[in-house]
Amino acid sequence: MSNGSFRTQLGRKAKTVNNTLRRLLAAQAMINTDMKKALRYTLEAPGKRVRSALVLWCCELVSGKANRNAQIAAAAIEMVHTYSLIHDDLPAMDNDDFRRGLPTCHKAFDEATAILAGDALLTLAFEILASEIDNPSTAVRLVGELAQAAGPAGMIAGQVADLKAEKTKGTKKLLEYIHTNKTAKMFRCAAAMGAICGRAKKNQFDHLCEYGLKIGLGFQISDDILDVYGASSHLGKTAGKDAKAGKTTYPSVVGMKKSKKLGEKLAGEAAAALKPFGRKADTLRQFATALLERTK
Ligand code: GRG
Repeated sequence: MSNGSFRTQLGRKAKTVNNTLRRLLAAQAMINTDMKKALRYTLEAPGKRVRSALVLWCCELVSGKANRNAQIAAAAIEMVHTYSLIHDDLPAMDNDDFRRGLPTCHKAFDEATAILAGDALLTLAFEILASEIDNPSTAVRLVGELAQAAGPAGMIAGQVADLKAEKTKGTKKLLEYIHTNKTAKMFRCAAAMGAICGRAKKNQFDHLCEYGLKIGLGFQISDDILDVYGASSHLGKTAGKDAKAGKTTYPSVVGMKKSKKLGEKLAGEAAAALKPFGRKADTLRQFATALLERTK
């Protein structure tokens, strides 16, 4: 992230998320000790926590504070995101050895443990929504949003298309489909979950969802750019992999200059979606810019 004070704000939110994750995992008395080790290893690795922070900020924006439901929802989306990274790093997928500055789960443990740790995080996310959210209708809405974003018409659809597109000549249309499904829908989901926990009005909910989708797409474009320019040691994951694998990315399809322009355009559109909230949404505006200017 670029801006110092903004980084402090994100750091505070990350701390809240980390505490909730630690508490929820510690409360799981029935988990096998080895599995718990793998879950703790991947969950406590230094992820940026951008999706979970977004849940907390959106709840704060519409209700004045990031309440307990938002903290649970933030932990749930972080679990699903972490599962997706564990599975994405497996040899059958992106086959990576390095994530969040550490050996990937299948390298630190073994492949079977990594598959099961991913499965465990995915299911645990829904368990905590079902058991910890204080109101059944809120829980059902949160479960629905998360399942849709991560499921076969969301993140999985994006991953399937991404793998299929490797070493083909991608089009802008295909690229938008992949990035929207693989990445942007999870950001939209984070905004939606925060809005639901804060009891947002329909109009507020819609604006926050639009904001989430735009910054999510912008985030993936900056991820594509960082893969070209970034250093593995700084990114905490292997840089330069997209080109090697023949991935369909924004720089490979539209070029670097246009990719940067598009990222800026999306950040502008995301900020415009926050208009009804006025200055109260300044943190989210800063977030849109910071995601674009990030260096990891
Ligand atoms: C569905 C079987 C199955 C696997 C999931 C969709 C998917 C496969 C993986 C997605 C992994 C991926 C590379 C998504 C692109 C989005 C992205 C840039 C992820 C990295 O997110 P960051 O930068 O990571 O927020 P940290 O480590 O900071 O949390």
